[in-house]
This record gives sequence, structure tokens and C-alpha cells, in this order.
Amino acid sequence: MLTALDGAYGDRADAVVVAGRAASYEELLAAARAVAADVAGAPAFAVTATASLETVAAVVGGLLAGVPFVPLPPDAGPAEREHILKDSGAVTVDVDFARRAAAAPAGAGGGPDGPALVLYTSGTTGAPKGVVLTRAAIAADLDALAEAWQWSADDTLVHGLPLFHVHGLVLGVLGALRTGSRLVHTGKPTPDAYAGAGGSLYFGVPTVWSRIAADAEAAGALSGARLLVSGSAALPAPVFRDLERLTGLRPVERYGMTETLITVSGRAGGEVRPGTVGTPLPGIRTRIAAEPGAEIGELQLTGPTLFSGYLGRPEATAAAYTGDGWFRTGDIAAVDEDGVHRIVGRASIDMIKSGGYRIGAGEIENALLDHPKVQEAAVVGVPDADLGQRIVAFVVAEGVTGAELTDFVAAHLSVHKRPREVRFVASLPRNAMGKPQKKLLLAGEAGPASQ
Ligand code: MLC
Ligand code: AMP
Repeated sequence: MLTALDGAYGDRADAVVVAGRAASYEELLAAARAVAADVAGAPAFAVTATASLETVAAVVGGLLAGVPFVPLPPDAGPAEREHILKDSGAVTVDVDFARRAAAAPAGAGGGPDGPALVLYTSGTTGAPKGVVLTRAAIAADLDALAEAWQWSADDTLVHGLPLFHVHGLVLGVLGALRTGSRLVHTGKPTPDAYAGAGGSLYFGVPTVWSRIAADAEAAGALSGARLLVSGSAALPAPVFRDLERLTGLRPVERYGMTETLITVSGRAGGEVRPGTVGTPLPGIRTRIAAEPGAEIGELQLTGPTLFSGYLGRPEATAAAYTGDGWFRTGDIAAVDEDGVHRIVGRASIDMIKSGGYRIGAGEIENALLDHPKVQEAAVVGVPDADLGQRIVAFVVAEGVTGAELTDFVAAHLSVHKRPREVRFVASLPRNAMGKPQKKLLLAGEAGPASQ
């Protein structure tokens, strides 16, 4: 599956660089075999997925052993870690990149339909669910993207995204190892790090691109690249235009989800327009479930890149599909006469995207309600020029500060899920059914940065 590790493209001492440490394919493979020996026979295994060569060895080791890999967010607090470990049944493993093995364990390996990854992702309510992705789905997606982006062993891929989500882990690590492109992971996705990395292909979430576009010198350093790709949230049109002005490149946007992998994308060398995410990748079919006479509606899709289900939750899996077998993305979209897709927004106000992270309002509300001083809580995503949306918590509480509540969520769930702002209110506006009226809480906030 990882063609580069089979020697298809030769080797070099710095084939994979993560946060300043370099490894050859041979070294990576030997470290991954040691991981495979440790995890062989386990139902699943979990590793704290820091931006490191250890995480790269872990994901490869899981594939060699045929044991699903569960990446743990390094900034996760005890509640989130425990939920993921209990729900997945994964054993925890520490990876030592200096440990090497000459061969994968005997009898190890997985078939194409075997689970490769279990990635935890938030719904609108409740705790995150484990999304099971097969090797076949991952391979199909990476091959489709390689075609769309003319992504090859001639490329050097640069990014600094977290290694516990699709973007950084599947595209950003497995994609490099399947196409044979050299990988430079910058540790953090800062403008300076991207500028200094000398890549031909760059991945980023819109927050990363907007910070680069605000730094003319860093952006200018990317003008020698072949392709800049944005995804995980909507790229604001002003950021698109600033990037084009400063780099001479029109960034390509692509659209995806943990459950579907990347399904729609602009093409390298094709026409790209700000505010659009391109056309379906080979093998993907899309449709818009619109009311009669309307042009926008829920985007639904089918294809070989879809997940095989939410781990242990057949009802949630069934609910994610229409009666005729199309996956319901929950995103509202429109398609023009050329088949070019435009993502208009989310169907649910309770699904927040902040800095490219998907965060369920219900999960944050539950965490806040676990605080003894909090009586009521309602969480919304407020338009934010840097993060796309920022998490704002409206709470009814006494005897506690906003900073204390922020730290409470950061410590229990994870740092990237913490509210950026806490507003104390005397009561929450509720409808006749007693449900908080979040639209009223959002009234008066500025529109999205892209409009
Ligand atoms: C601040 N910090 C705290 C804290 N407040 N720590 C503990 N408690 C508190 N109360 C610290 C953090 O630990 C961190 O430290 C520092 O402050 C900054 O953290 P941050 O503010 O959260 O980072 P920020 O700069 O806002 O991050 C922006 C970002 C990040 C773009 C780098 O949001 C990001 O990496 N996003 C990528 C998300 C992604 O990959 N999504 C893909 C999903 S897959 P320190 O020391 O660590 O800096 C998908 C499919 C698809 O969507 O289509 O791709
Ligand atoms: P996740 O499961 O974290 O991968 O988040 C998936 C969600 O990210 C999708 O349902 C969309 O709401 C959003 N998303 C991903 N890519 C884009 C994009 N290019 N434009 C707009 N939204 C996007």
C-alpha cells in the first residue's frame, strides 16, 4: 500500500522529515516493523499522535501488522483519552524510533477491506465517535488525489498539520508514502516554517493560509511551489486573492470529511475559482438533496472512499445514510452547470469548525455542565477572521471566571476544543420546548470573514 516503502522510488537519508528529524524509508520501515511486532494480534492500538517520526512509524506499523491504529490527540485531557481508549478497545503503545526490526511479524498484514484507522470525530451531540477507515478506502482516495493534483515522487510535500486527523495523517503522511513524494512536516504550521521548507506541494487549513497571506515575506517564499492546497474548512475569498497576489499561485481547494475522506477537489492545472471546491474525484458521485425549486441543499455522496461505519454504533452508521444508500454529509452545497461544487454551510448550528477542527457544540456543553458552578451552557461558533469560527460559550454560573471554565474544558476534553470566549448570562433564551435558541445568541455577530 505504501509504495515508497517498497523501494519503488529509491531512498534518501531525508525522505521523511518531521519536526526537524530526518529518516530514510529504510529506517522508517525498520522502526515500523518493530511497532508491528509489538501490536500484532491486538484488536487496535493507540499512540499519542505528536508531530513526530514516532507517529509516522506507528501508522505504518499498524498497516504492516494489519491492526487498526487509533491516534490520540496529544492535547487531549483525561476524559477524552479515556473515552477513546475505552470505546476503541485499543491497547496503548509507546513507540521508540530507535528500535528497529528486520522483518514484519510472521502472518501479519491486513486485507484491503480490513480496518486501517479509527479516527475519533465529533457529532452535534455526545462524545466523539470512532470512524473506521479501510485500507481500500484510503488507497482509493490517495490515488484519486494523486491524479487530481498530479502528485508524484517528484514532489516535496510540506505541511505542519496535526497527525490525528485525515488531513495531516491520511493525506499528509500516507499520501506522501504512497506517491513517493518527499515529506517535510514542519512540526507546527507557522508561516516561517512553511516559507523555509522549500516544497513543491503545500497543504494547509484556511487558518494556516490566512496567517501566511498576512505575512508577505513568508507568502513570497512559496512562489516557487507547484501547488498550494487548502481544505478542512472554507477558504475565505480574500485569503485566496492575497495568496494569488503574493505567490502567483491560485490555491486549489478540496472538500472532505473524516467519514468520506476527500471527495471533491479542484485540479492541478485546471481552472479554480475562489469559494468553490472543484468537482468530484474519480469514483465519487454526488447529489444535492434540495427542496423542489431550490438550488442548494444537503450534499450527499457515494464512492469507494467512504468509511465502513462508526465503531460499535450500527444505528449511528445507518442514520448517516439515506434510504437509498447515499452518505449524508450534513453540509449544504450547490453545484453549477460545470459540476463545480460550492459549500454554502453546515445544516446544523451545533457542528462547529474552528481552525479546521470539527467540534460538536454538545460535547463542549456537556463538559461545561460537568463543572460544579455551571447551571446552564450553550455553545456556538461565532464567525472569526482567523479561525473561521471561534467557540463561544454562553453560561449561567456564579463564583467562577471565564478563564477557569476555558481551562476546565481544555484540561478535560482537549486544548483545541476550549472556548475562546465565555459570556456570562442571567438565563439562556429558550423556545417553548425549552431548547436554547442559539440563533438568538448569534444575532448581532459579524458575518463570516469570507463575505
Ligand atoms: C492556550 N493554550 C492553552 C490554553 N490556551 N493550553 C492549555 N490550556 C489553555 N487554556 C496553548 C496551546 O496549548 C498551544 O500551545 C497554544 O496555546 C496555541 O494553541 P491554539 O491557540 O489552540 O492554536 P492556534 O494557533 O489557534 O491553532 C491554529 C492551528 C490549529 C491552525 C495551528 O487550529 C490547527 O492545527 N488546525 C488544524 C486542524 C486540522 O488538521 N483539521 C483537519 C481535520 S480533517 P503550543 O505550545 O502547543 O503552541 C478534515 C478533513 C478534511 O477536516 O477535509 O481535511
Ligand atoms: P472533519 O470530519 O473534521 O474532516 O470535518 C469535515 C467537515 O469539514 C465537512 O463536513 C465540512 O463541513 C468541512 N470542510 C472540509 N473541507 C471543506 C472545504 N474545502 N470547504 C468548506 N468546508 C469544508
